[in-house]
Amino acid sequence: MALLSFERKYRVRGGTLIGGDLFDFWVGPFYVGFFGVTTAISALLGTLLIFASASQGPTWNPWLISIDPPPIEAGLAAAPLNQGGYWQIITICALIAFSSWALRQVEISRKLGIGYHVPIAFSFAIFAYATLVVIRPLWLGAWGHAFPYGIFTHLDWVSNTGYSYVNFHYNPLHMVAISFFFTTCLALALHGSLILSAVNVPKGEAVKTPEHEDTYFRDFIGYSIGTLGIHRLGLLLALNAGFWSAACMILAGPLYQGSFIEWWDWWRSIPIW
Ligand code: BCL
Ligand code: BCL
Ligand code: BPH
Ligand code: UQ8
Repeated sequence: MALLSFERKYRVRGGTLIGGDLFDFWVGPFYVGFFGVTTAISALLGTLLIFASASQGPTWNPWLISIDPPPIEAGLAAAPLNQGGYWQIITICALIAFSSWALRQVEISRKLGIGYHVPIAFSFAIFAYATLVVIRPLWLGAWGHAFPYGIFTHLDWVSNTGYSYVNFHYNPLHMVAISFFFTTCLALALHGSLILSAVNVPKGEAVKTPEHEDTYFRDFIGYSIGTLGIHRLGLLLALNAGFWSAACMILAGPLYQGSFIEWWDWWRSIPIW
């Protein structure tokens, strides 16, 4: 593959967090680095363990395969392989794979001299995952509170966990998280369509400028957040979506048990209504 000219210019040594020049090279388009190797090893091992565990189970149907955490009665102990032990090791592999993936993003950012925005953003997704499979189970005292690794079974877990709080829609932080997800989607739809509208001009015409984009929204709703501003807003919305999702699951269980409908009783009993 011919190296693009900008890649030739920016594929330089240095910027690594660990190990100096060790693994400081590229394979085809991929930067490797120390954390590329740790990602590759942990991702491969975790995936192989999923197959190993599946081979012990009743089915090879991809929709039905499920690697379950230990039963709740087993608490926080290390479990035998077929009673949650596979799940525990796969979880460790996944956490190493995701963190290595983020650290590899950091090394690539350092090489390029750009900010750490992408790894910081990804760390919110890792945080949400860690909340579900580490923080919340630890807090509740059993690995059995984490979700199983199966396409259908993890949906069962979401549904069952939701109904155990009677109506999960009444979880106030779940409301906040959902609203951020919807707003993120609204912002991206506006951004994508606005950029394309300025760039997809008829053949022979010059592409329109960012001022056109600003002016569109000033004409239309009286305000434009600006071409840089929309990216800041998008990031802010998306990170909040991830953060409040994690927060809503810390609320559900560790901080509050029972019906989320009743959680609102304090609100209903405010004397002004
Ligand atoms: Mg889930 C659905 C993965 C946590 C609630 N979930 C999905 C599917 C996919 C998945 C199978 C589409 C996701 C998607 O497009 O995401 N979920 C998945 C993973 C995790 C996870 C990998 C994780 O934390 C490691 N899900 C959770 C937690 C709940 C949850 C427990 C709250 C977030 N998830 C739901 C609900 C639904 C899903 C509700 C669905 O309706 C949907 C579905 O159809 O389920 C059957 C956006 C990301 C991308 C588009 C990037 C590409 C991601 C690809 C598709 C992921 C493939 C995963 C693969 C099958 C897992 C094995 C990995 C290999 C061994 C390497
Ligand atoms: Mg709910 C959670 C929306 C109805 C019970 N619910 C969520 C949140 C989100 C949401 C706010 C999930 C996003 C998230 O955490 O991402 N729920 C939502 C909506 C409705 C809804 C919009 C709706 O009705 C319109 N929920 C209900 C009903 C309940 C209910 C009422 C069931 C009956 N809901 C629950 C429960 C949970 C949620 C229980 C949660 O646990 C979940 C939550 O808040 O979790 C924190 C965060 C993202 C992740 C966890 C993914 C992390 C990805 C990792 C880091 C990377 C994976 C890489 C992959 C393996 C690589 C694949 C290989 C490559 C492709 C090569
Ligand atoms: O590289 C990336 O994107 C291209 C990073 C990534 C990101 C990033 C990246 O930079 C950012 C900023 C986000 N995600 C942000 C967010 C949102 C807001 C914070 C949030 C909504 C979200 N990501 C969600 C999700 C989801 C959901 C909703 O479910 C998924 C599935 C993903 N993100 C997926 C991904 C990947 C495409 C990528 C990424 N988000 C991270 C890739 C990575 O970490 O690669 C290294 C690891 C492997 C190649 C495989 C590891 C295999 C494990 C060892 C075994 C599998 C275990 C697993 C727990 C089984 C689960 C089974 C399921 C059926 C439940
Ligand atoms: C077998 C093998 C691969 C060996 C490699 C050798 C080796 C040892 C390498 C080590 C390094 C290593 C560990 C490599 C791993 C390679 C693997 C397995 C990669 C998996 C990659 C992966 C997680 C893919 C998932 C992709 C996916 C489904 C994403 C979700 C859909 C989305 C959201 C796509 C985004 C489109 C995109 C490319 C956006 C990027 C982008 C953005 C955000 C942007 O803002 C922008 O404008 C400024 C762009 O234009 C410049 C963008 O391109």
